[in-house]
Amino acid sequence: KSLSLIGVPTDIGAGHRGASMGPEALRVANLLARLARRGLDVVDRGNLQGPLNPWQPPQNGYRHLPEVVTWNKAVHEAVYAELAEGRLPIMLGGDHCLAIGSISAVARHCRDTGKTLRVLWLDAHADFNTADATPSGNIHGMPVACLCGNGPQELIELGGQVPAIKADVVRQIGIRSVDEGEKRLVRESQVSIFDMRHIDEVGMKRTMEEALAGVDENTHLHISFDVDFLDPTIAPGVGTTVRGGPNYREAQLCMEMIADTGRVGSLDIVELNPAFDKKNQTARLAVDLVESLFGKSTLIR
Ligand code: DIR
Ligand code: MN
Ligand code: MN
Ligand code: MN
Repeated sequence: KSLSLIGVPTDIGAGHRGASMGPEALRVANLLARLARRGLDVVDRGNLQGPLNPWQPPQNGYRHLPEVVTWNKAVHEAVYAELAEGRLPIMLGGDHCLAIGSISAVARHCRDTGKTLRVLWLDAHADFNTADATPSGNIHGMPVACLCGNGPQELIELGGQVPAIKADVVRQIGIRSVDEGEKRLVRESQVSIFDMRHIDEVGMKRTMEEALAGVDENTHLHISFDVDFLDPTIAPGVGTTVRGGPNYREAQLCMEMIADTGRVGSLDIVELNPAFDKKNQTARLAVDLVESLFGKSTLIR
């Protein structure tokens, strides 16, 4: 399998500056060599270009909407082109707003090829906010809603079809922070949520069996890995930590069980913020987990 790393150095969707340094932190943590060591063909495409962060307050419920649109158009085109060449794109984020561009492109590729899309959303947050529900106006809290057709026109129509995806293709894992107005939106949607209480009660193994149920040889699995999914004691390098996330072993098992399906087709690594990190430990942890996602195991490979 041929992998393409695509840097998306943006923090325009976030409430803290610094996720724009995420792509370089992942490179410094040796992501490319670690994947190449697994026998994978990996190419680093460098960084996409886009507008700088103007650091303005929200307007009509959205912060930096025009800039978010510009970045996501670039992400969409880059991801769609990689998939059309039969390659597996890996987004080096960057804040989570970039998933609007990447997942709309994956969905378009699945329509072209007759594949069935499944999105695994690993996150502390549901990212299902709208202009009315958002407490912050930050668009990194809105990508799932936008993809499901609930958001500003320029973002929901980015992939040429509205909605870009049906909510029932999404499985959210690790959720433990949903805003007041966002709760009703999530409940009324078809998004399946495996929150931390669920993981506590049934364990990560059964949670992943449930989240992966129905995946078959025709499935394209997209993993949207928000690093704040992880417990902040092991992953401090993110802007919005929420305590009580998966520990190291739970996170490894999650990645290993996804790898076992053999159906991973695309990946976002987002919200890594080196300004909050210590000695790049969160980037190094993310790289460890991505190795497992691509099949590293203790005894076999
Ligand atoms: C919060 C934060 N729910 C918001 N969201 C984050 O502003 O909408 N998502 N951090 O990853
Ligand atoms: Mn394909
Ligand atoms: Mn998050
Ligand atoms: Mn997120």
